Formats: sequence, C-alpha cells, structure tokens
Amino acid sequence: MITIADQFGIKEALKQLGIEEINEGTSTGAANFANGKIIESYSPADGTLIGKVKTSSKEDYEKAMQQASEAFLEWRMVPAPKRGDIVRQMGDELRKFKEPLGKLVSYEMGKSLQEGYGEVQEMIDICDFAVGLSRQLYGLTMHSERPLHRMYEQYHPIGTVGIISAFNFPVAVWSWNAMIAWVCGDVAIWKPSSKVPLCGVACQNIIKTVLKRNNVPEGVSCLVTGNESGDLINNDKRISLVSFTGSTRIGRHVSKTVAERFGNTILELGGNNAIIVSEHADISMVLVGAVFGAVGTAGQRCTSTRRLIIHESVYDKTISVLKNAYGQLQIGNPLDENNHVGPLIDKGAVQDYLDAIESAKKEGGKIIVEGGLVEGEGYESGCYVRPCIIEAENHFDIVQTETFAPILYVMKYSTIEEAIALQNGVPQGLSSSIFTNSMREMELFLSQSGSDCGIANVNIGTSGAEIGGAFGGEKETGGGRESGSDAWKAYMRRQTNTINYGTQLPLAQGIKFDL
Ligand code: UN1
Repeated sequence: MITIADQFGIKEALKQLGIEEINEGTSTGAANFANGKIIESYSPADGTLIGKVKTSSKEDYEKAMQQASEAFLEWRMVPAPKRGDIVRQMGDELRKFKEPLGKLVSYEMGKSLQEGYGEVQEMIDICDFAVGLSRQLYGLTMHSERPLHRMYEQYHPIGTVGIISAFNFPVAVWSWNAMIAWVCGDVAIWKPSSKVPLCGVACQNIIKTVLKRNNVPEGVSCLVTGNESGDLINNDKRISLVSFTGSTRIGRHVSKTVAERFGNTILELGGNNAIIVSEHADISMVLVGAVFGAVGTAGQRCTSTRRLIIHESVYDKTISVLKNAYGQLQIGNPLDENNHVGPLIDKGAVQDYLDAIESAKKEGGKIIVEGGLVEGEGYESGCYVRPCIIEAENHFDIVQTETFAPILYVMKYSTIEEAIALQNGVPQGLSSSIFTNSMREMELFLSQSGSDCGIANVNIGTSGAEIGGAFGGEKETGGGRESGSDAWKAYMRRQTNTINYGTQLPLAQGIKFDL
C-alpha cells in the first residue's frame, strides 16, 4: 500500500531535516538536552507515527538554561548588525529548507501544504525584517530641563526569552519571537507544543548549523520539549520575558506565574474573530475572505473567522452563496493540493468540535450547514470533520467561547452601530474585519468607537496577517504584540540616561539643596 508519507516524500523530507527514522527511535536535535519521557508524534493526516522525541527532564532543562545564560554574556556583546547578519544566514538556510520543512509542518500539524510553505515563508520574511531592524534599534533623545545636560534613551538586550508556542503555527510563531529576540541581543529557549515536537527539532537542526558556522555558542538557541519544561520556563527567574501563544485558560496561568516573579510576558491567546458583512459589501470578495477564514487551517488559527455578522438585507443572499461554497469544499489529505480542508490536530479537538455543535444546538442554534466527523477511506486518522455553519445569537455561551475548529456562527444586524457592538461583544479581541464599500462605515469601524481588536481589516478576512505589522490582540487575547512594527521593544530593556557635562550640579524640578 502506498502511504501518504511515500507519496509525498515525507521520509526524504525528514532525512533532509536531520530527523531520524520514521516510526522509530528518538529524534536528534532535541537529544541535545533530552533525557526525559518519550513523546510520540502522530500525523493527523493519516494517523501514522512520524517519530518519537525524548523530552527534556528537569536536569536537561537546567543544562539548557545554563548554556543559554552563558551564551547571553557573549551574544549581547556582538554588535547588533552583526547579529543581524547571522539572522540573515538563518533566513538563507530556511529558504533552502522551505520544501522539506513546509512538508513536515503540513504532515505533523495537518494544515494544507500551501499553508505549510506559507508558514516557512513567514519565517523567511521575519528574518529579512529582523536583519533591517538590527540597524534600527533606535531610542529617542530628549532635551533636558537643566543646562549643559543631555538626555537620551537606549535599548539593551533583556536576557533570556522563553518561547512557548502552540501546535497551530508550529514553526512561524517561534521565528517571530526568536529572530527579533536574537537581533536584540537576547538568547531564546523554546518549548514547542508537544503535539508537533518534530517541527521544533527540525528548526533547531537548521539553526544550529548557522550558529556553528559563525562560532556562536549553541546556547543562543535552546530547544526544550515536554510540558514540564513549560512550567520550568514560567517559574524561572532567569527568564526575563516569556512569550506564550495558546489558550486563554493556560495564558491566565502563565500570566500570573510570570507576574508573580516580576517577569514580563507577551501573551497571544484566544480570538473570537468576526467579519461584518455590510449591505455595501462585494459578496464575491466576502466569499473568499469568509470561507478561507472559517475553514482554512481547519479553523485552527487564532485569527480564524468564527462569526459572520451580516446585514439583514443581504443575509439570505450571503447564506446561499456560503452554502453553495461549503458544498464544494474538498476535505482530505492536507498534502494533496486539491483539498481545501485538512484534519484537526487530534481526536481531542474533534471531540471539542462535536461538543461545541451540541452546545450551540442546545442554546437554540439552527444548523445551516451540517457538520460531523468524516469517516471512510482516507480518513482513518479520525481527525477529519466537516466545516459547518450555525445560525446563532452572539450571547450564547458557545458563541462567546473560542472553539478551535471549522464552526462558523452567523447572525443578522440592522445598523452599523449594532454590528460593531456585536463584533466587540465577546471576551476576546484579536482580529476583526468589515466588508463594505461605504467609506462612512469603514471609517466608523476603524475609529475609536469601532473595532476593539488588535487587528481590524477592511475588505480582507480576519486571518492571514503579514509579519510587518505588530501581531496580537486585546482583552482575553492577552494584550501582547509580536512580529513587526515596534514589537521589538518588548524584547529589550529601555534605559534613560542623563549626562551632565557642566561644572554645576543643578537638581531637576528646580529643587535647591545647598550644602
Ligand atoms: C496564530 O494563529 O497563532 O494572521 C497566528 C494569521 C497568521 C498568524 C496566526 N499570520 O492568520
């Protein structure tokens, strides 16, 4: 029998990425520090065991952390543009490995191959961004109120950055954090999701060669695996900043734990993203934005579209166009580019999806497009589900909750103010969008009385943000920002310096203190 792995060259890809035998052994790379329990990684595409990873024990973690701390002392002294040059080489290396890494992402996580490549492309893009940034870590200068004084601020590396990433973007989220941290002079210790550990190992293998070639201590990039490492990171006083991507529930715990020791956090938690479909919308554009937003990555992006808030005058038309599009969706092997929808990450996620549909029904939701588990040949992993659409009310508990699955709730509105209130009327605040050709509506949506999210788009869906902007959201999404714009500032400590080049010592605020 020809397996998906044979057909799509997975074995070859794993070999190129330095990962050992499929179905047996421990992977290399993580073995750097790994003497803990073994975790197995199964592909949600076909249920095959891809590989095993020996996780980090407490002692392994400690060893990694010590290497990181030592590496920091050296790395912070490397001029920022030189650090940028090393990140540039990482980008070059990722270009070389785009194909095998993209395949592994698709096979281990279950997103489509195109999205797997897209994710590696995001890594390459953030490297390019970070290279430029390495010459732009600017502080301000300000005029002192005292004569013959100069005042300015400068940014110094913050130390060790702990990165705890989620399964849905197994490689890109790490790179948004690590590449920026590195040009800032920090070192990074990464705990990838235990659902996609091989992606972590693969990235570490790629990065290690660049560090080695440049005689940079390996501790600049540490990989630790297994859930125990997450707790160790959160509680470790030596880690100045923890960047956590995951659920609001765990994020709340991370936030408290790290705050307790006065560490900093960047939290990228749940979203509950809506598209407002105005009566002035171009429905053919809504179709692409909404369907990709809701079913792309099988609804497992933080930015996935969960709610459609549709003007009553175009409601029936929009629903009929959506129903038609959902009827054409091909569900199946994510590596096969003819398919639109791949699997959920595991059976637990399938259960959450089924439970959510039941809850929606119980609360009075009306099924517009039926969901359910897809069974039969090609779906043996038990992780494939049918994208569904449910007519619901915004206040339903289930609508207020993020379910990481392709469930789209639809609802009606009559005034734009009402639509904005519905869009904002959830605990989360990550991404939002409006489809309209009305300038009035667009500006209202983007104004201070408009969307309360970290991302607000016009005539674009809620997912697929570019790396150049700061990524993150408000309210229960956690308030963190990473990736582009000036998100780098969170990875550095700001120092205000005042220099007196005169011969007197005047005090600020005109205070007299004569001796
Ligand atoms: C996430 O789901 O955690 O905007 C990140 C997007 C992607 C990133 C999503 N660039 O959809």
